[in-house]
Amino acid sequence: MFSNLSNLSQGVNTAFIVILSVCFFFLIGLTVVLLVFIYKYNEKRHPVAEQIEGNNKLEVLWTVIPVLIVIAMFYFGWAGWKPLYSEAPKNAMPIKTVGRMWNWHFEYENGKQTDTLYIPQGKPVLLNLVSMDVIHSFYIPAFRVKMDVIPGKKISIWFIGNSPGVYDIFCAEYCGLQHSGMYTAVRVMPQDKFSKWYIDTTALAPAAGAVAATPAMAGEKIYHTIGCMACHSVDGSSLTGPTFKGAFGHEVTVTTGGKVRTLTVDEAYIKRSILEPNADLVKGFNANLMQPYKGQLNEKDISNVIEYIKSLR
Ligand SMILES: [Cu+2]
Repeated sequence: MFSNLSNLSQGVNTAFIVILSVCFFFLIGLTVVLLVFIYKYNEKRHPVAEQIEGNNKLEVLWTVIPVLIVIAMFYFGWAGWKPLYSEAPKNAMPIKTVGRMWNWHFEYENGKQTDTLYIPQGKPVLLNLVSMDVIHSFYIPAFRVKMDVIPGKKISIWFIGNSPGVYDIFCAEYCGLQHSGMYTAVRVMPQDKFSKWYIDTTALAPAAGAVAATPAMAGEKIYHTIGCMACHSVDGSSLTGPTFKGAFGHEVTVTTGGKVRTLTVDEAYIKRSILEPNADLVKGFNANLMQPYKGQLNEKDISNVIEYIKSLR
């Protein structure tokens, strides 16, 4: 339970043990005092109440000692928290970490993209945390790593995985209906194994531009991997955004720059909605809930998504 699986473990573990020990000390101490008093000052043994005068010595003691204990707890908490926000070493390996409703996605410097985080053992990694929609929280309990991921804010965290193995990654910020499904894993590999894995780009995990039999099927994969499904249903139900079912070719009422107009959902409209979600806002839905997908999807990805929407008649 208290092994040092990352460089951050020790500080957090120590703070936890110190605070837990203080809690136990007082739990047991107060319980004992309580029982002694119940016995000693029972009415049978102590029938007449006594007036007790103040005691300066005692009052100073029970002020100073708790203050020292609280300062000690603060110190250990602070010492455990500080490395979480310290500057990353120069040689830290940067990995773009994208959180969205409802999955995690990792992009390495050489273009490799995965759904599981792969890191070399004993080497610092720098995760640049990006949210595509709402606030998430990147959490590796075994490593004592936890950091909020806030849309539009530059946040990063660095750490070192000490022992090879697979450890859970969760989202620790309730971010919507399928929040509990927003988990993956970090795989810590010995350096030689990691290097082999890293340069092997034939084994790329299918990301946005997934290989699929038809463009519509490729579009469906994208629909799941980049999180469209969080807000756009394919069964006609209305979620945060309009459903994709039967959308293509139908007329919709939209607000364009404050003016209401009607248009037909065609290729150009869908493309614009992906790249500039607030440009033509469908009536009945809120603005600014969808992030622009510029730079996330290429032309081919977009046309695949369009084919997928077309197939949902
Ligand atoms: Cu989340």
